[in-house]
Amino acid sequence: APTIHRRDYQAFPYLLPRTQLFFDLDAERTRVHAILEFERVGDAALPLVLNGEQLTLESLLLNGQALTTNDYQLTTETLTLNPDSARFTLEITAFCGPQANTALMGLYVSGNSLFTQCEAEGFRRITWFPDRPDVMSRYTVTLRADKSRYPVLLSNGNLAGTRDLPDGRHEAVWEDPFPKPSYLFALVAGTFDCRETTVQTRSGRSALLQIYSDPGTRPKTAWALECLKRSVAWDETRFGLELDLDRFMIVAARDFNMGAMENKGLNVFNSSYILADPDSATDASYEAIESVIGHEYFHNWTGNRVTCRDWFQLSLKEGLTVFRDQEFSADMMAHGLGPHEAASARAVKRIDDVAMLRVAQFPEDAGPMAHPIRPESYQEIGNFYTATIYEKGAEVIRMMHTLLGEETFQAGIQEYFRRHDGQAVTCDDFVNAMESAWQARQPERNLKVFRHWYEQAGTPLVQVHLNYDAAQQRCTITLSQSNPPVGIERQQQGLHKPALHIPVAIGMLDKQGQTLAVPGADSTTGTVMLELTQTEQSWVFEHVPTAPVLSLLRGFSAPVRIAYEQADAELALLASHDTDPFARWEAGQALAARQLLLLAAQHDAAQPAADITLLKHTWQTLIADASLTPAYLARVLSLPPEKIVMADMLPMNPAAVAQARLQLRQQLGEQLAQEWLHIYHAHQHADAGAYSPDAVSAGRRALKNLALSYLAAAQHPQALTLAQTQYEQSDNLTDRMAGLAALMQWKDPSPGQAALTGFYDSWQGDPLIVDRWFALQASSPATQVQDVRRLMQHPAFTLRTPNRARAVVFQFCQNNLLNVHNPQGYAFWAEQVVTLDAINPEIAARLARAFDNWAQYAPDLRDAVRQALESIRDHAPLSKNVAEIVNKALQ
Ligand code: B3K
Ligand code: ZN
Repeated sequence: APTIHRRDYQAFPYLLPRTQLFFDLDAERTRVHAILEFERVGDAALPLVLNGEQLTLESLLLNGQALTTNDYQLTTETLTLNPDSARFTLEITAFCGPQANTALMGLYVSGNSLFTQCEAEGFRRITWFPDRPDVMSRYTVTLRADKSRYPVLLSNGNLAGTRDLPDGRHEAVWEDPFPKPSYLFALVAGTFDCRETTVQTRSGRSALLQIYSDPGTRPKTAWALECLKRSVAWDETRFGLELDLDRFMIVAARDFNMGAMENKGLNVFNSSYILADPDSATDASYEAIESVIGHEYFHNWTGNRVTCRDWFQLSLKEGLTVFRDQEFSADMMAHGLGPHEAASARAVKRIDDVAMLRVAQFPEDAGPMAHPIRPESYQEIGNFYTATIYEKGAEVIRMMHTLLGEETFQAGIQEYFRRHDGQAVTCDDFVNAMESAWQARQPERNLKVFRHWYEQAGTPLVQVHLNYDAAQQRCTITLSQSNPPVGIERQQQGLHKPALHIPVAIGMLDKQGQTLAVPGADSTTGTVMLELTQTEQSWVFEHVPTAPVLSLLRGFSAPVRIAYEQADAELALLASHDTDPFARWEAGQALAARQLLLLAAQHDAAQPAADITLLKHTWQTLIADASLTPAYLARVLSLPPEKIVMADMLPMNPAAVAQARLQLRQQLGEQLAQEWLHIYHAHQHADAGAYSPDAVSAGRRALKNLALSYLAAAQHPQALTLAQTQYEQSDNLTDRMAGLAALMQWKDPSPGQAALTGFYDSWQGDPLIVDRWFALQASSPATQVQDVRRLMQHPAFTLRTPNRARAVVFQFCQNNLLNVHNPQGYAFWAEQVVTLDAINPEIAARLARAFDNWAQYAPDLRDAVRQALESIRDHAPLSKNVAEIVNKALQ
């Protein structure tokens, strides 16, 4: 497939002010009649090239005149005409087949209903069209369908009218007042429950908010509607952005490739991010629902009102909107709490977000798919909805927020909308607006060096050097940065990666753990912000009475890795005393990670178990610290994920790290058994009354269930009864799943097996719970390749529903590190990638990335992955999506 380059961007030579679409909806064969009013932009009569795929053309009219095959060129991907007038109307009638559409891009069937997914390039599967984000048009959409089968007919904007038609059909007409790119088009047709409410927006307009979901699921949409109301209110208060529509709809779909989609006024969601009640959703899912509903809603401004000029600018909307949803969640979690608890709640959110970044984005940035947050090239844009675009993109926005401060950042946001409302723009346009707001207040500041974050791939390494002169009481800190070429950058000869603008927040502690008052530091936190903008820079601090212990990258002030030699004892001191909750957590994690690396290295050598005394004592101090909230303590006492630990291991041996983690869990379970029991009982009843998903109660459950899992790992005599009782008696899925997971850790498999069988029998009617039942097994250390294959024989298994494929195949390939990293595991993976590719290329390409970092694996594993990759590459035909991933992995 051809590579598309950012530098080749060219504006579309025609405007398309008006688009009328008429759908005769039918699952087998849908007829789409499009009336497109084009206007030439320049004087030259350039060819009109429209995108279209998987369509059958019925007729084509230019200004009412039927065209013959001599008048246009049709390929499998384009329709080209040579119009000779400056304004003309094109009428296209075409057919598409929703039922046969297993890729879930364009118009497709899920359950008994019809849905669309158009981002990035799905609209071209609905009709021929300039399917690119910089062509914005006003849509009027007429939907016609059988009324009994499709009683609900929805599209973007406002409902202009409905009427009944002959033969039991009916019609709905929707008008979207806002011009939009085709990727934001949506329609939904089917039978749904609806939950709705009316809200007053800031300027006093009233807006109808609706959640549509499968018949019978209305009891599970109360939380989603609540989250939508909160999102509307939050965007007004924190960002000054008001809902611009009379009606905002969300529809839940069981079959959906991603989490959700921000179509103008008609969001379509994966049902896993809508449906929730205490029996079917965990605390984590309640939290995820809040965050995704916020995310899609916030896109209404950052993405829809101002959209992307081209897909290289994807992070313009995604990084910014992730930053916004992260802030929304943090504000919601801190809401109503006292200052200390609120700060802790924010730190917990930050910890979770950073952990995610390190698990998903850091490895991506070190592998064959590494790309800048604004990529320079791609073959298939569907492959670039990545952790880099989203999560690293959000970190880049967050750094601007850190540098500018909340008030100036908000002024920059206002300036961005003042300049660009209604336009399709670039990342540069955003940075320019921010910079001008900054300079309006501080004329000497600029984002010149900062802009390089948009150009470079790779996680920068910041090396820290400390020099303390006791006689002069002078402390000198030297920071240097490096970011060697990664991924595709390695093929660019003579590539120069300039220094980045990196805000590094630091603090200093004395040997007793007291904050050292550093000149220039924030008076309450003791934090100093060092702005590294060159390859190497030094900062001198006078009047520092004693050699400091450094607390580095507080709050994770930049998406970098830090290299600094720090003794175990210093990490333990920071873990016990750092006033910055993020850095404090970080120090404890670093200590645990060292232990895991030691254990993993000993794995083959059959040496005696490593001494964990320091880690144990540190954790005891933390457990005894009454100032720590349960949610925070749950993060502090969790062992770092394998994928984070592995970043410091070369060559990587994933199974050894997974094994080490199990082993350390067991040791900590045994040696801190009294503490775990105490914690378990102290938080056994997280809610005073009925289950509540609020962050404080969720934090108590997280800590209690962590204690239970350590006790189970240790095979503690009381653990079996505790797990059994909790599994049977809890009134919510979080506790029930934790009980079940603890039972599954038991050496004797029978209690776990019995519980699994009972669980399925009880909840088989709910697909989202069944997904969890599958996922728990697929990721279990007891599950080998042959067990996953057996799981896939289960009557409830299908590869066609992405959620189910993710629950089984992805869980095993991505998260069962103990059992997938062997030739059989890799062969299974390759086979599934190929099978899925024929069904759903976008999903297959994600699975194809499971072993992105294979070049860093131990030699025997590397050979086995290479073989598996080659077997995928040699399979024909491959989708563009999978071909791009596999070819890059093999380069
Ligand atoms: N913008 C969508 C992404 C859909 C991409 C599908 N290929 C979800 C989101 O970021 O909100
Ligand atoms: Zn998004």
